[in-house]
Amino acid sequence: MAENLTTVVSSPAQTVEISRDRPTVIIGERINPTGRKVVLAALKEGNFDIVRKDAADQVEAGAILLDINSGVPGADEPKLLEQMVNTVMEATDAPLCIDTANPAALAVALSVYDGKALVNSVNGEERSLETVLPLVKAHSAAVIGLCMDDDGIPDTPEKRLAVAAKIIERAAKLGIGPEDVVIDPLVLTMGADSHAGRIALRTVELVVEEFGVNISMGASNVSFGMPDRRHINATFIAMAIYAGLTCPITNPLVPEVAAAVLAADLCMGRDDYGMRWIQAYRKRQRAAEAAS
Ligand code: THG
Repeated sequence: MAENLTTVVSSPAQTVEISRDRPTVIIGERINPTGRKVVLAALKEGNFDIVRKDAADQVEAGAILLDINSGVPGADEPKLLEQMVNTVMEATDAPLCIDTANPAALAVALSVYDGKALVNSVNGEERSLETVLPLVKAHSAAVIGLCMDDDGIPDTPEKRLAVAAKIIERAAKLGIGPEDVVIDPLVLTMGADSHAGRIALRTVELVVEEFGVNISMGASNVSFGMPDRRHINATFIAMAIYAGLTCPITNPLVPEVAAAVLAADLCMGRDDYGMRWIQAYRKRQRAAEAAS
């Protein structure tokens, strides 16, 4: 069993430590135009009001980091991502998770970001390793490594572990330590394959046992195409935290998910005297009173 590692990320105002000895770090998923037509339209017009609101709302609901995804088809992605990063830095103190597959956009975003970012992401493809890892090193950032390579997403946990090992090894060669590599087992939807959740969970267990690294995942992916997604997302995220997940990319504005994360932390012995659970309960009570 490998030792649990700590990943540090920061903004000018906040330093966040991610580890299995601490409460789960929610990375807010909502600053992402994929599947959100209103956001897509606003970003195309250069209107960042929704981005500001999504940033503030997610932090209020318990997000510690914010994922920033600029995947607008046909957009000038470097320019758009730069604007989004600047907007969110102004709107909140949360450190950022920069979510792009475009190396030029990543380079620009890292150069304007003030702090230690979490780069989302590198994967086991040669082209990705060669372009993304040097940027991560140059900016002293941390990086999420996706368990996929030139052959796609492996269908077994063992093969995904092998991709994680390759990414960790290649990062080490550039002087990026395993504490700065966060592994994502990749979660596909159970709407297409009912074993997708189980494969991701087993991958988390294997990677944690072998490397002790921190674990992220797009935890809401698991329920795409299913009805009543919030219940699936809440249950899956609690199970994944037990398996070793430390920094899920998810939506804290879904009450079931936010509560599941807090309850899982309590069950894992990461909430001394249940203070965080009790505080969240009181906050819900105050909100209910204010609304009645
Ligand atoms: N791994 C890593 N990064 C990722 C993913 C991953 N980034 C993108 C994605 N996957 C995680 N982010 C999301 C964001 C939104 C949703 C799911 C995952 C989602 N959105 C609703 C939908 O499309 O139906 C829309 C929400 C709304 O309208 O409010 O489900 O796997 N490293």
